[in-house]
Amino acid sequence: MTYAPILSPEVAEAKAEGRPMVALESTIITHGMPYPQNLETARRVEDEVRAAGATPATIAVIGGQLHAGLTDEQLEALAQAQGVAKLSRADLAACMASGGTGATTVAATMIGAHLAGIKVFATGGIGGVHKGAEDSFDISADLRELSETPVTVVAAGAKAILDLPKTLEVLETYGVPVIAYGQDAFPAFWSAVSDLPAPLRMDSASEIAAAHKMRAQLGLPGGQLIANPIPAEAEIAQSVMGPIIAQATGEATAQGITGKQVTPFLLQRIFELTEGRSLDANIALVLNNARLAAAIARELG
Ligand code: PSU
Ligand code: MN
Repeated sequence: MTYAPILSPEVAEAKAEGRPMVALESTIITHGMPYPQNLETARRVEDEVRAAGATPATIAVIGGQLHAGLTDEQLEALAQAQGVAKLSRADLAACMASGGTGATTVAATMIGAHLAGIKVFATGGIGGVHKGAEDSFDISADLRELSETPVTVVAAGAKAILDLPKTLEVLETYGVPVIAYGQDAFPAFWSAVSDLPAPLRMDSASEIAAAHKMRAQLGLPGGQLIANPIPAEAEIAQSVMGPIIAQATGEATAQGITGKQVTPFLLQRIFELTEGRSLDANIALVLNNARLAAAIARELG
């Protein structure tokens, strides 16, 4: 029998009444932002989803159970916990079977959302193909998940810590629709535009919802990546981020950082090197993605 996640009272009620729901990830809380901004942001993102007419469902594993929707106490405990596991597709079942606790990446959050019957998920940025992947083979499991699990993921593109052209190539190979919202360029997380065109463009939540439904009708597995640019007033120019990213990436290589540690290491170093500006931008874009995800969830009905 298929596993049913534990729903928070708020999510259980929304589900029973057929109201729109938006999944949220937890690795951004435990590995993507420092305490206490991670907790504040998690609460603000949930409130943003509610204000936009949908119910937020933060996904995480607590004591071996997969949860969709956390109470405020659970959110607070996760935000303060040390050494929480970072769970992607490969780690999820092992963590749960051993009664562990862990935060879900984009890939594992998509799995949790799908099991809970949630079709839309808002995050900051997805994992992708890392720079130097031709040697390291470091390609996030998020990309393959988008080709397998039918959830529409709203992100601000992918971080410039990644190799964006290779990330788009892999997504194309996997048959994942990459849809820029309201512009032609693929956004680059802290910056609203990259110098790469997005493969697809849509200008309304209803178009995105219609495409999600059409994929299901065609029997195509997998989801869609909605690349929603950071609001102009919050962006950091690529010319500013470029050298900082190069420095952080160089340090990661020099210190022999590999595997699951790469993304958290880079995020932390970039936070330090930008004196917190990267975090302010990150918070602004997640809130923006939460609003668009709620609008898509409402259109999906
Ligand atoms: N990008 C961000 N913030 C994050 C992450 C990515 O801007 O916190 C997290 C997400 O949970 C994503 C994961 O799924 O990092 C990707 O990790 P990896 O590259 O190890 O697959
Ligand atoms: Mn990786």
